[in-house]
Amino acid sequence: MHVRRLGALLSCVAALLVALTATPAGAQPAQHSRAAVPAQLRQVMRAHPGGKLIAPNVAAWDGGKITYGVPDAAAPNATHECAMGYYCFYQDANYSGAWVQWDPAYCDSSVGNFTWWTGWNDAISSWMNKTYKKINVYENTDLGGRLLWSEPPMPNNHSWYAWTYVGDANNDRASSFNCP
Ligand SMILES: [Ca+2]
Repeated sequence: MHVRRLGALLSCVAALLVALTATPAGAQPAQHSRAAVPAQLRQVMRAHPGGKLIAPNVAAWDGGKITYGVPDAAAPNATHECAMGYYCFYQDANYSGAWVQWDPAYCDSSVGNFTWWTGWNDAISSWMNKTYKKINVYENTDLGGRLLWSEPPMPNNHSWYAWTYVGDANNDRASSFNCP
């Protein structure tokens, strides 16, 4: 585990979105069509009403308190820097692949089950916690099975914890989480 320095994070998310949306339409081969990404997101939004597309590859619920992004096929290894005050889970190592970013308010009194989201159960490979809450992640739904990992809270507003890879024993196993 390492503590990442604050740096220029405030602009990171906006910069990423600009970077991912700056490619002119038609610049990629047809098989890498950007159109596939919002279609994926619309599928998620049908299952979880109330979301809307806020960028070609990002959907948001409750005014952006939960956001879900899918990297463009032309940049599958693009990383997502979690926004300050949020925690993020990633489907691939090094904060890449599809990601979901949560407001800690949704972790106060409830259990989060990754089975709520199509394609998210047994899928997580890295995480970033930019909140003052500890987050525990479990092997089975409803906090069942093994405690796979704990995400420490931020020590201060200049640094945070993140894990580039949860390890072979925990990779693609997470099914639920809470903030104890
Ligand atoms: Ca599991």
